[in-house]
Amino acid sequence: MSTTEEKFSLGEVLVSFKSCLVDDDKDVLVEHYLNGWKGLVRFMNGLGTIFSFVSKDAVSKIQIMENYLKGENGERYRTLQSMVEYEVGSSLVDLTKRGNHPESGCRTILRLHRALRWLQLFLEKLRTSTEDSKTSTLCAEAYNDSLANYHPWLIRKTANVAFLALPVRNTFFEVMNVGTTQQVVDMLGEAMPYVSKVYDVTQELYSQHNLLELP
Ligand code: 1Q0
Repeated sequence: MSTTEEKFSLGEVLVSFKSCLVDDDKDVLVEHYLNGWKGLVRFMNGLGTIFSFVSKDAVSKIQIMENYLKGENGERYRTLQSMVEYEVGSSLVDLTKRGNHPESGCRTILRLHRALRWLQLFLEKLRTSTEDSKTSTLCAEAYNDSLANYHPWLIRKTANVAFLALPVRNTFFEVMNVGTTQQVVDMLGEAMPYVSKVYDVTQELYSQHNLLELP
């Protein structure tokens, strides 16, 4: 991260997932969800160019969604629920194989949603880790238990090689810009329930509409 860039704490990014939740925590605001991702991507970029293949994909998915939000049907993309109703109701989603709608909002959010599960597992592992835990191992375990199931061999291989370049736990905690190890642990304890809630609400919505396997 450059010195001119304003430093911000990972806690602020994670708590931004709290502001996604609307309608008695039963729906998710797309704009705030994307803001959460943008903050995360910024942290990831701070870890070095080794993750640029991940960052590029995340950025392009965020961009797809921002274009919908700015577009003439932007209001339909205000929340995940309204997006699903609109796209599914207007047959704007490829349900079984890729066809006329390769970049639907539903399939794009699904990719980020699966990545959110990885984040949830990884940060929980970090929170409960000890001084001698290896971040690369924690990250690989979280990935292999979640996102990896949706990735072809080559991406899995590349990701697992990239993880080896992750900084050690202390450095990782410093980059989060939260404070002492105890403060990081406390911050994660406070923020993770919001991330989990957003994950659960999205999972439920996608499951109700049979959208969890979109191509
Ligand atoms: C901290 C290390 C970051 C490690 C990221 C782990 C995830 C590895 C994922 C590898 C993705 C490879 C790129 C392409 C994949 C696409 O094929 C796939 C499917 O899309 P499609 O259109 O081909 O069907 N895309 C995805 O699965 C989406 C992947 C999005 C990943 C978003 C990751 C954002 C990372 C955030 C880092 C947060 C770090 C928090 C802690 C920082 C503390 C300093």
